[in-house]
Amino acid sequence: LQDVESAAARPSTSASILKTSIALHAAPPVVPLVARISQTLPAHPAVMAEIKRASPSKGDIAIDANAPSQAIKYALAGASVISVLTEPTWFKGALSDLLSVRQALDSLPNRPALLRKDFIIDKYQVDEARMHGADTILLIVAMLSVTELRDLYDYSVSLGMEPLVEVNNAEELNIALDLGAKVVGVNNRNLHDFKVDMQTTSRLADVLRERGREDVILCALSGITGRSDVERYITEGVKAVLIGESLMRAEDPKKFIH
Ligand code: IGP
Repeated sequence: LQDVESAAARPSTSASILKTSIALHAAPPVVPLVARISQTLPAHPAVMAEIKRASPSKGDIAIDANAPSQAIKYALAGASVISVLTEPTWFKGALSDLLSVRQALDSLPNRPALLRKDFIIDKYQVDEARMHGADTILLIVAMLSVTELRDLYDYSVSLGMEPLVEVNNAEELNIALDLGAKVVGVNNRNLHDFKVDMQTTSRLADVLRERGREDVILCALSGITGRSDVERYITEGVKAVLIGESLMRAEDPKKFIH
């Protein structure tokens, strides 16, 4: 976390603030996340396909992957969202991947929305996401105080990017709901010990139903290895699935995507 914090701390002189605000105004248009996910519903869940070269739990997955061509492959297979991991140390990602993926996607009609997946703790990273062509960012409830989360959420929305808010248990889900999050992702992988429990999403889908909050778009994140996982989640009211490793290893991503 310290690495992330120091990377996020940038000098904010008035010249650099001015430069940022000019660049934000010139940033390319946004594909709205909620509308894009909703396009395939209710017939099919939205697939968020992730570009993931490596991870702390699995090591190298597809170290030489070419981000833009992988993104085009996912888009042509029907992905609604392309998730790009930009974290360099553990996931071997890069901000430049975000930009090159956005440039590639811009050639497509009805392109998928583009997600910056990283450990976001500072507004600077939200600016960076927007300036590199992202349409949405990940905010992880477990990493932030409620005030920090609210500030980053509101700031992202002010730039036109509805965030994907990640939770791992009912308490964090409550925080996301209080925030007014429209898109909530349940991480089946516990970030403390990397254990995957596919029931995590199912349990929180129950909680949402009990609260009558089916208006919230619930996404299952992590550990999805096949269509059977996706099909079971649909019956539970899950509207989107985010798939990284299995799609990176798949010869034909169409097998996973409707
Ligand atoms: C993808 P998987 O098991 O399909 O490769 O998981 C995604 O959910 C995972 O990459 C992820 C993640 C995160 C990565 C979920 N939340 C937060 C980095 C930071």
